[in-house]
Amino acid sequence: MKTTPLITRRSALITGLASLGGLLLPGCSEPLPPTYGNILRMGDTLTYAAHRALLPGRSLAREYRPEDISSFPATGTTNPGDPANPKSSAEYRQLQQGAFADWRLQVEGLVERPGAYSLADLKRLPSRTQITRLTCEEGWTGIAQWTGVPLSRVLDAAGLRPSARFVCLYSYDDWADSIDLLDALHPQTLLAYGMNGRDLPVAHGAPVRLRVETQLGYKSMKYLRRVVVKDVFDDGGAQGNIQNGWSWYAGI
Ligand SMILES: Nc1nc2c(c(=O)[nH]1)N[C@H]1C(S)=C(S)[C@@H](COP(=O)(O)O)O[C@H]1N2
Ligand SMILES: [Mo]
Repeated sequence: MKTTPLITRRSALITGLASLGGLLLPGCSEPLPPTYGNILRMGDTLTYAAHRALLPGRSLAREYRPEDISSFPATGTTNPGDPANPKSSAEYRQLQQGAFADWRLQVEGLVERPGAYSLADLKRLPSRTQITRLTCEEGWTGIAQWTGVPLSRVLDAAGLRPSARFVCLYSYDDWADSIDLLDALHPQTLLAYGMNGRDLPVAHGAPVRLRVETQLGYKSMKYLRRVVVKDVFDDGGAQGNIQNGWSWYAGI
């Protein structure tokens, strides 16, 4: 008896979402998130559809003044080289001991020129510095200055193939995540190697972390090791957001 209205409301909502997607289709090339169709991921669908419809793809996140820079806690993994950390990485520890001189970012998948970029290689590419706010899903925010190379510059250097649709990211503490090309090519999406005018500290993701200013903090992956361009959606499986109870799309 009790379940009938619920199911009805649910199907009405699904029908509503489907027609929302349909309505948006003509004006917007990617109105639905790749998680669309999964009843548990309806939040993704609503925010993704709304953002893609209402915000121009390139609208910038707010940037702040130097005097707005705030204290900034480090959360989640704060040192993948620490053997006490359950996700510790001996490889990371070794790179850290060598001041990251041997660190390389693998860039592969649907690119013309797959390769491995050292920190010096990334620093030779044009850089961008921005003062932005990180918003953590746990309810705190912090403002910092980030310096790095726009991810778009690295993807340009590697040469995106026409079928490219998603950029998958992998870290030394075993995170796997992905963003779509709209966010990957966004001018404020950085491979950041500097924070507040200094080298990026280990606690904040050294030597290089992602900054995705258009989404919540957990999408800004620290301790990057590999970038893989794909033509299919890959949620990262057991290492990804969804299986760890978070949305794939966390637009703000
Ligand atoms: N590799 C990795 N990236 C990560 C995390 C993590 O634990 N490991 N935590 C995420 C979360 S939940 C947030 S809010 C930000 C925090 O960045 P910070 O530690 O520099 O404050 O990093 C994100 N990126
Ligand atoms: Mo977070």
